[in-house]
Amino acid sequence: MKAFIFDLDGVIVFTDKFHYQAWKKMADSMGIYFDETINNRLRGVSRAESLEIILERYEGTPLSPEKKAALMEEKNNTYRSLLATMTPCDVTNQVRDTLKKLREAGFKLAIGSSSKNARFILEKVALTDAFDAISDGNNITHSKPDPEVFVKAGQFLGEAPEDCVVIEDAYAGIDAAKAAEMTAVGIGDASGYDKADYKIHEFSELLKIAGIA
Ligand code: B16
Ligand code: MG
Repeated sequence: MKAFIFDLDGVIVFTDKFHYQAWKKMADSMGIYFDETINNRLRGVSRAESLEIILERYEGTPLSPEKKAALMEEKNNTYRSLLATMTPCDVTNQVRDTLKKLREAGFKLAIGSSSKNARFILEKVALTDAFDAISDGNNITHSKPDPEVFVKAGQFLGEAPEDCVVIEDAYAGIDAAKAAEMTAVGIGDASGYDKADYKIHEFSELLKIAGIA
């Protein structure tokens, strides 16, 4: 183990509620039914795929690619205005301390997120400098469960897949980590997924996995 690659939403920060509010506003404006159960299916999924899931309930005339792009932009504008309210208090001391201890012990740290807003979020919570590399929705062409985002993170760090450990809250993210031939740690939702090599309930349990606690 030489490096830890962290998913962002659902592992380091919790922006589900903002995604929900932003998609809900868009869905309401289109008269599409949308609730928190459907929102759970969007975890770890790209923006375009999220829209397709919401449109499963759409019964109007087919939407052009331009209209879909406009709907995604509308959602993203609402989402970013909600993200703008985030502060460093939105990251727990446990997360900050654990990241610091892992780094002090010599591990490299990266972000592996599907989000195109990852850097904006990290800036808002003052965590940009806590990571050696950021692989996000802007440097990939295939989203989780495709391994691309984690393979790129490993490359940015200069570490081989077998030396990388991925921490994920989404089933699709655990599948992506295993497809990248990395060690997968499930937290939150994914702590119930049998494909995860380790299942944790507290972020600080990573110190045990790293052998420094
Ligand atoms: P954006 P993660 C994912 O982030 C979210 O879990 C998912 O709900 C979202 O649709 C996706 O990012 C794309 O986000 O619209 O900001 O580009 O969990 O991979 O860090
Ligand atoms: Mg996630």
